[in-house]
Amino acid sequence: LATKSKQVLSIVGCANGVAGRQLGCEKAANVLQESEMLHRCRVPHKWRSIVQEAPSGRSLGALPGVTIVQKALAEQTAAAVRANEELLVLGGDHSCAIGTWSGVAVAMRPVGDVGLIWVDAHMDAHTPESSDTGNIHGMPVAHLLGQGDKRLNRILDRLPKILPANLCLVGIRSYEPPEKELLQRMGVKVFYMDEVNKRGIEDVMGEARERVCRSTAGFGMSIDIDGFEVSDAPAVGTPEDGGIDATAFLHALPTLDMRNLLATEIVEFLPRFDDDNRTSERLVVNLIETIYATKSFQLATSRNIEDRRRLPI
Ligand code: NNH
Ligand code: MN
Ligand code: MN
Ligand code: MN
Repeated sequence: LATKSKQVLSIVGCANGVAGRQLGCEKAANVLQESEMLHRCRVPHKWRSIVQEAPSGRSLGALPGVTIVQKALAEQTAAAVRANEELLVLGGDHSCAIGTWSGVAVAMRPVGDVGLIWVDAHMDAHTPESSDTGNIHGMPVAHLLGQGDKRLNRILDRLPKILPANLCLVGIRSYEPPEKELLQRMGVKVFYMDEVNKRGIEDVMGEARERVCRSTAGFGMSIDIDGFEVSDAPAVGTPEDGGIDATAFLHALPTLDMRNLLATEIVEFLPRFDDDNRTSERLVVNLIETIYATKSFQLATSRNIEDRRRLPI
């Protein structure tokens, strides 16, 4: 199971920021590539590439540029999946989810559908028509579901990349009515923050993982760090109070079956807003270390795929 190519984590950076509310996320991939904390992380890793932002306008004026950059990112993630690499994408604003999961879904299509857990304060389920801000980082979920602008929802392939039943949103506490309507109409499961507070993040993530793996060939996680409590991830452009406790999340991760994790994406880190202790940078590195130490441990210790523990719903 743990093939040789799976032992080194392959990192693709996406230096994109024009689709965010505030500029600055485009610096994150380079900051992380230079990060001493990431350097010392116990997960062996190498950088595959950093996709560079194309010159473009802001708000909806960024759409042509975002299309070019996300197609380039999708080609990178598809190639990594086809090469059986262990894949991590480091954003960038959250528009990079369009490229990341388009590439993963298209590469996995001969095997099966892809499940996705979306950790975020926001739904990111706008279309260009429904969005008040026009910021494309608020739109990747809709486009992965096949909605919105054809330039963004047909990257590499015209079929929708993620089916509604294979998607769960976790940590949501800020959204506009059209986003909620779209997700309700399509039947996407949303775990709002009040449910996380009642049940605990471990229980919610366990159910989310179980749901996105029911009828898929594997799953991914798209982690927008604004999903966490602001004091745990201060370096974001759109902070929202009352988020997921990062420590509780880090403790929940090893309880999830990660063996069929296809890729992870960590986005919206805005380095110039980080504090002196570099709290957000540390959180990003802790997430990487915990997710991939968990996965390689689970792969190394499980004898066959049938002994997969059933997680409580
Ligand atoms: N819903 C708002 C918008 O579309 C905010 C989205 N901002 C995010 N999403 N950071 O994760 O502009
Ligand atoms: Mn968000
Ligand atoms: Mn987001
Ligand atoms: Mn965000």
